[in-house]
Amino acid sequence: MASDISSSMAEGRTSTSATKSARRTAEIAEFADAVLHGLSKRPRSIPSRFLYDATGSALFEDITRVEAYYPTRTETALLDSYGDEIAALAGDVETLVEFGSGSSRKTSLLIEALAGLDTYIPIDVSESFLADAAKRLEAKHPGLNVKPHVGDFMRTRNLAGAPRGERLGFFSGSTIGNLTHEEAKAFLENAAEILGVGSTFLIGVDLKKSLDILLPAYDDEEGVTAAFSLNLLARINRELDGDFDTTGFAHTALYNDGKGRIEIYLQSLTDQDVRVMGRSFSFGKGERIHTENSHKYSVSEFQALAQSAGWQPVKAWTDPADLFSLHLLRLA
Ligand code: SAH
Ligand code: AVI
Repeated sequence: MASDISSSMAEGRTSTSATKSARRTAEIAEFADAVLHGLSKRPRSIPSRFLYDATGSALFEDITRVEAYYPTRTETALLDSYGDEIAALAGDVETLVEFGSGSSRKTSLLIEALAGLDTYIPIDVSESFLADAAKRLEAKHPGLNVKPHVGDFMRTRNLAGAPRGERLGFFSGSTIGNLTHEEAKAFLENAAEILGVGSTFLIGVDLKKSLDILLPAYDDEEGVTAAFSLNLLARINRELDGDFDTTGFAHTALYNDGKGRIEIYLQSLTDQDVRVMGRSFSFGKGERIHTENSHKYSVSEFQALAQSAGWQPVKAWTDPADLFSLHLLRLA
């Protein structure tokens, strides 16, 4: 079964080399704007979605296998235990739409539980990683229409060519935690438009917990998370003619209690000047670039957020150690 790739960044649903190249040009222009603006302002920051080029996506997959990084294995266990109950509550689902699908590995558990599923639409910014994941899913689930969509899930407005029918949304891994509360509300409102009245939405959300568990998950001893963060500087060097010395910056993770989130920074180890696209940026020793947030929610905090965006909580599941939650929501 052939997969086609649609995009919200460039016209056209079929991935001809012309649309691919237009998409690539648009993505590099957006990356350049975000980096030049983000390094000029104070505090310095670059949106976390730019962590995910092909190398970044592969490094995130490595993170999911790190012992200290509990979210992936815990969410997988929840899907394994409750997939049938989730499918029964979701009802007749024709189309599964996944936001920030990455490797789609966990999705197979849901696909297997959804008896009448016809179409799977994974949405992701990481184009080549998405295409590879889609091919794997097609091979694993013969008969399923897989229609990958390259684009920013904050800005995807409609899914051209997707069958109407009953839709289930899936947003796994607690990627919703990488958004601020305002962004998460805007995301949920946009997802409501895409999925439509009567649809259901399954969202994986990381829970608030002890710092003994939380901090090592974002600063593992093996240095895998550090490599994932530092790849952003390497990506700037590759794509934006930058000259960052990636050994001159350190990955730093801290918990902001007031905001209920892990914050990740790249901190300059020395006084140094860096050039990007012909522009010079000075860093003093200790100055940092904010690259990621990872918000943590209690079950009731997340349900209140979902309700503020028009979604009604159906049921929430947590693991015995209260590390992670899965929320099923419905749009009435
Ligand atoms: N859902 C997978 C992957 C999580 S990693 C899992 O649970 O393992 C986060 C994923 O979201 C990455 O694949 C990244 O490329 C994608 N992503 C991040 N920001 C995005 C955005 N704004 N629009 C679309 N995809 C995004
Ligand atoms: C994808 N996202 C939910 C991960 C997280 O846990 O916030 C990204 C990540 N960054 C560092 N480690 C994992």
